[in-house]
Amino acid sequence: MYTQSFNVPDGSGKTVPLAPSNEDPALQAAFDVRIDADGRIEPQDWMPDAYRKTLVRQISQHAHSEIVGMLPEGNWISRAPSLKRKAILIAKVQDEGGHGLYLYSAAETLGTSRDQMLAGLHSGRAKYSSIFNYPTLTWADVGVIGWLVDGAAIMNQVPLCRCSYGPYARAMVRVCKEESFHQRQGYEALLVMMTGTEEQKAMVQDAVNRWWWKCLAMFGPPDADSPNSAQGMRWGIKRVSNDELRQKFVDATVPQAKVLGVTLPDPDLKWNEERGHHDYGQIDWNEFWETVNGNGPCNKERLATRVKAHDEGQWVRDAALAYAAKQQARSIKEAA
Ligand code: BYC
Repeated sequence: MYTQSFNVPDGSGKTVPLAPSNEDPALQAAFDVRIDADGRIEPQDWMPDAYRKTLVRQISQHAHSEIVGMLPEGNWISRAPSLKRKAILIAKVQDEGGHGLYLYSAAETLGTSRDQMLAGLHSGRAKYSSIFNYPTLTWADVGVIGWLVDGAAIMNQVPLCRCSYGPYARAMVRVCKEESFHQRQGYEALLVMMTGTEEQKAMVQDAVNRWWWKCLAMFGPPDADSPNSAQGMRWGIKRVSNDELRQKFVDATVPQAKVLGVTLPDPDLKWNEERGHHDYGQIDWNEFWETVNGNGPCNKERLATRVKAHDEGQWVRDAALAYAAKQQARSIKEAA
């Protein structure tokens, strides 16, 4: 099986055995007490099947997002405007790959193999973030992805550091630290462009116009239309709702846009004294669902690129498994 410990195939089947799945009332009660006390659930602990399934769904989707998220920015590595920007971008894209790996490892602790998760992604059955199905047309898009996409991701992910499932929560601590660097490098790249020519400034504004609404949609459907939120929050997987996070993101981003010198493309965006928050306009949820369901501008291209990369990496996995088998055979021989 191809797992986080990169085991040699042992003929034991595709999945790690599940914890007992019968909804034993005593086990269920102990689980509930731990959740209510804001405690952590660890891989060896009993958990209800539905909790396990929800975590596998969310963590694997998150992992897929990190991996597919490498593609729109990866397209600019060979076109970065300077050696410094190229080095930063390579490091960032590499970090996203690392995030995907921590997250696949966290999901594997729930009894689903990486092969199973990748099969879901490559067949188009599994979801990944809508945001990565839009094109990166100019260098300013790379800065805006750092500032807004990573900014939205941090807003969503910081509360996940307190997720009730231990391996996910722990993975998120490092992910969030790295995402903060990503956000700042994007913002800094844009600040530099905004001191440049009129053409460069216009490029930044155009990128902001194209990404703003997509970033607001990233947080997921409104709370009233979010089928998984209530249960996810009851289990302490999600800590803050989709709408609350979206609002926090808008409130945090407005002053940053001012410093940068760009306008956010929403005529309804204004401070509401009474609420103590910014009001904002209507998100196009039809467009969001079209994209989530495979019909966004780049869905097909992203998936095809991912499948091709996976297929072309087969020899690396074969070589690593052959090496591990050799090592294992040697250590058995030496121990005999
Ligand atoms: N895109 O009931 P809901 C990054 C789906 S990458 C696609 O609210 P839930 C980065 C949702 O899955 C960061 N699908 O669901 C990388 C559900 O469908 P299923 C990505 C979406 O789970 C590279 C249905 O809509 N971050 O940082 O309670 C470069 C109903 O939604 C989206 C994460 O993945 C979407 N935007 O809440 C730069 C964070 N939104 O599964 C940056 C972890 C919703 O029932 N995930 N859907 O078929 C989460 O926090 C939650 O899963 C969500 C959705 C907030 C996304």
